[in-house]
Amino acid sequence: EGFRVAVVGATGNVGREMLSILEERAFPISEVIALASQRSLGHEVSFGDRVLKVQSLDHHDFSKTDICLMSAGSAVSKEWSPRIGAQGCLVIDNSSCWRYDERVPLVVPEVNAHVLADYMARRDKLNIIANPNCSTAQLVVALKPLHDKAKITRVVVSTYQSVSGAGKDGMEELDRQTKALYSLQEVANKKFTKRIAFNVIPHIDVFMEDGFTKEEWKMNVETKKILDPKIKLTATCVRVPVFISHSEAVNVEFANPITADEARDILRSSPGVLVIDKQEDGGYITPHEAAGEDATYISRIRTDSTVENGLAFWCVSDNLRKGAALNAVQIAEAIINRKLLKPKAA
Ligand code: 11C
Repeated sequence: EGFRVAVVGATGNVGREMLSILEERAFPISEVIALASQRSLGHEVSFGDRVLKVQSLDHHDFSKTDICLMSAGSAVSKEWSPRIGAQGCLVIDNSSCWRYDERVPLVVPEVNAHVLADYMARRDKLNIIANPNCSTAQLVVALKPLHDKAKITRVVVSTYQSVSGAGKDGMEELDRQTKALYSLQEVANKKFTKRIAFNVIPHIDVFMEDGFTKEEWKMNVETKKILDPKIKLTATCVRVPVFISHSEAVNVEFANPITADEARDILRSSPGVLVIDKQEDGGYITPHEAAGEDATYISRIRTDSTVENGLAFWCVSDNLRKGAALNAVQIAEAIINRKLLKPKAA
């Protein structure tokens, strides 16, 4: 028994990662279809040992497809996700388009998989499940077990986000600028507002009226929706010259006492988390080491004694995997494991 799965945006950073994760995890598939806009037609993408020809989103019959993993940006999702959902195909959308819609669940399985059963029972309304922003996904995986233990009241987070979060163009810009600087050529900025090679840029997504950026706003709103609306969160999001994996320096205030040792023990036994915290030279994880991995890595756990019940830690994860493709596939797996979806062809 297998599911017909379509991947929309199959040639992008996240789409390609979705295909490799479906294959790696032996997802129960009867057929996988790579879809994209007209621009990518005829392109080929890998699925394990096989090569898939990219087909047109416009011509695909979603009434015979069970699950659509969508990673083609907000504009495409806005138009297509409801149309695909209306054909009885469950959409798991990686864009920010539906995340804040009250009708749509926003899911990180380690944190709130419990909302799936209720939604799947009444999904005829919209048939869309949203995947969070990459910087939120890894953060809530780390916060959830600590919240369960000592009740988080406030979070201050600073991010160090890789260029792959800005798509293939972001990666290409870091590569091109780095080479240009070494060969004394002129360095042009196209994707980012300032030079990214050998630099950091305190600006991700558009500016909001209050001076925060939309990326910072997303971390706040999404953490509330996934974990707990009572948590106060303030973020500063920064782009750094790293290709893959986002890092975060996190300060957390709790209602109840919790020691660094307790936090370390709790996180060690939490799903999706790996603690690497030797508190010596090199005894922590860097983005380079987390790239290509599934876990959310936690290091540098220590007491923040500037507040009554405070902890500080360092959190790193592959933004294309847990931050996007892996989480989307895990949502589909959580649904299938709970027997909330049956293949149409069965
Ligand atoms: C970045 N976090 O690193 C962004 C990319 O809302 O899904 C993902 C944006 C989103 O630029």
